[in-house]
Amino acid sequence: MTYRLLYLNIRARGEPIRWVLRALEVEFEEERIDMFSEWGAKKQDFKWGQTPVLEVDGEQLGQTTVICRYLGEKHNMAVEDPWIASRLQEAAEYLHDVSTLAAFAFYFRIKNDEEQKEFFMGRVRERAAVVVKNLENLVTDEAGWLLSPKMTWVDVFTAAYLDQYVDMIDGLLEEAPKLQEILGRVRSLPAIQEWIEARPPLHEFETNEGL
Ligand SMILES: N[C@@H](CCC(=O)N[C@@H](CS)C(=O)NCC(=O)O)C(=O)O
Repeated sequence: MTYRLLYLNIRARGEPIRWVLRALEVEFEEERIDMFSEWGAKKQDFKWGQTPVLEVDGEQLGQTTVICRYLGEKHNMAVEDPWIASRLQEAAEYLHDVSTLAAFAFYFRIKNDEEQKEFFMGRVRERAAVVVKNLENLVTDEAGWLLSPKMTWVDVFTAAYLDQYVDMIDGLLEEAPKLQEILGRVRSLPAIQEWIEARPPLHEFETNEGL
């Protein structure tokens, strides 16, 4: 089985997939596509016209949460019960939706449209607060993971997004000690720690400056 991740040269939706692949310690290649100078010409190579895409033995699989769920299930980093699996995916999807609002805020920032940027940052803060509160309530007291006695792809996915949002949203995890703990535990996995040290700095499109 070969894995090749195709994504833009930003963290955003690519980072949860990168973290899941690394937490699983599976081999993969990555192609980083420059969002401004390369994507326009590359778009036609993508069946659904968007990234991220994971090529699995040369076949394209799209949609961030679908890719992460596939990897988790394939490599035994998932729960088996369909109801719990669906509740976990529900949470993952709501967290993932925040990334669309953040992308709009970034986009309006580069367009120097302060009013629209502020509007979308307001939506990011509003949605992130709801999502964090609900996620916090899903962490079990026994194991400290989301609805599971062991770490699943959803914990890793969640940590990868929180890693991006803690610096963007003031006080995001102030009332979420269990999520702080998950973030710390996932960040300290050797393969993730190594990636955090090696990964490229934030692209200018997605820095936290002036948000
Ligand atoms: N629902 C999809 C959304 C994918 C998406 O919007 N990708 C953006 C990059 S983060 C993209 O490919 N934009 C370029 C385009 O639409 O031309 C997912 O979660 O993967």
